[in-house]
Amino acid sequence: MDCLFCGIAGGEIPSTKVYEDEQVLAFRDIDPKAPFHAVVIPKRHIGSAAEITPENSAVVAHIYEVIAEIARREKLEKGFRVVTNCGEEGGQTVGHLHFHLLAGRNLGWPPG
Ligand code: DGP
Repeated sequence: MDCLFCGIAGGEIPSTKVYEDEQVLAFRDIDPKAPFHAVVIPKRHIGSAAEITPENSAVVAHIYEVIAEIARREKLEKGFRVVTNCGEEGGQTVGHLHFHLLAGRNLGWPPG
């Protein structure tokens, strides 16, 4: 299998799901950086934020709707952060576009 998150989206690799619909899956991060840390992905493979184009960008708007829905369900009313690491210097370690949704503590700024 080439892509870890395609494997998770396809169900071949187990994950703890927090949200799923036809286009999007959100699951708990295996190495959480906050009390609540989910990873939100498009099921269809996009390599990174650098590969978003007019042809595939609609799912990104949908992902932000999903993030707002997860925040309601998980009662993240105190606030949350959405992070997309892109490329080597951006800290991306998995080559499938994903949005970290972090909450449950005071999140420092600027990030490292
Ligand atoms: P990034 O470093 O921004 O590319 O984020 C990748 C995240 O994916 C990182 O926080 C750890 C998480 N992760 C890596 N492998 C797995 C896995 O097998 N399962 C889950 N649930 N998360 C994973």
